[in-house]
Amino acid sequence: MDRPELDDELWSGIVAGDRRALARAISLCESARADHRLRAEALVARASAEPRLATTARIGLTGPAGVGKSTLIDTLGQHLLQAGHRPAVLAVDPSSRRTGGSLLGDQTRMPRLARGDAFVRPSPTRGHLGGAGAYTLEAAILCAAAGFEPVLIETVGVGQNETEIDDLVDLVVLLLQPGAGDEVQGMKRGLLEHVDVLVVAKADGPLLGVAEETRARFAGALRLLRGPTAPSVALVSAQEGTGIAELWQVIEAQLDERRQSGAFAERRARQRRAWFRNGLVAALTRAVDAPGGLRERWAHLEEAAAHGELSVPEAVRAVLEGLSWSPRV
Ligand SMILES: Nc1nc2c(ncn2[C@@H]2O[C@H](COP(=O)(O)OP(=O)(O)O)[C@@H](O)[C@H]2O)c(=O)[nH]1
Ligand SMILES: [Mg+2]
Repeated sequence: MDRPELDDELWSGIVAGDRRALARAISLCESARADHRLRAEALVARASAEPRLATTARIGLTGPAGVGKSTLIDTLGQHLLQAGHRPAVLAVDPSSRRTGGSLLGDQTRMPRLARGDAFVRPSPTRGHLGGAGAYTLEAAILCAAAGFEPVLIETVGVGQNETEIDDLVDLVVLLLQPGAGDEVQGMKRGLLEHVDVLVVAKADGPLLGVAEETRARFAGALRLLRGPTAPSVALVSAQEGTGIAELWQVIEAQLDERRQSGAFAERRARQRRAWFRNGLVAALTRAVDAPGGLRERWAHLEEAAAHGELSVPEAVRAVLEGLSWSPRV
């Protein structure tokens, strides 16, 4: 198989931890241009072979818009920097916009982190290569190669995309509003079944009492649903900085446990399977629609179907039977 050539200069910048090189590499991943795609693939292939990748945790922070994800990441990020980490943040946030590659701190609400020694980057929410997930994984792999750890991934959502975030990260932290309840009734049960750490945010000022009640309610619900292995429910205030060190301890303890049990590596393997499958479907779709692609090659079958000489299912089957391998569909 022909491997695209590695951009040595860019790669050197990445492994040296240069944020501009990393940002340029991520832009290549996001680009729709075929030549950019090839360069991106070479970088991602090289980065995938880095031993750092296996030890760099990817942590997802998810929850409804406005719950305080970005503010928590900003505060948690400060805590991590002080503890000697160099976190990267990928924000898959439809409301955040990038301007000429630079991040507007107030728009992602991570002003302190964006100024510090971290790497902060909004990520497109959709794209041509199997959705936001593929980009985000590529970006996360490059961040790890550049020595940033952990990689924090912010995604918006309650209920719809928990499986998607599950395919991206090693650990899912779900944020809840004080008083959360109604939206949780509408949440898929799956969310509470899969979440690794639950956080009641904004536990400060007049909201503190409500936040404590919410914590107790969810802790009870989780025990019912998941028994003694139920995840803990943390109370944090990103604004006041309370509960942040404790939250990080809970996260680290869970990660350690999974590394030891092998669950960590297993989950990464499952994620690569999902990525492979999604990537294959996306690549096949491109191969069908590209100029000179499969659809053009089988235009006569498409026309036969259009004019009723063949039924559509027959035409599709005729294409598949014409391939050098015979998929059973
Ligand atoms: N009282 C309080 N407000 C907060 C806290 N964290 C965030 N907020 C506010 O909640 C709003 C949404 O925060 P943001 O981090 O952008 O939420 P996101 O949409 O989940 O990323 C902002 O107005 C924040 O100032 C907190 O710990 N306490
Ligand atoms: Mg946000």
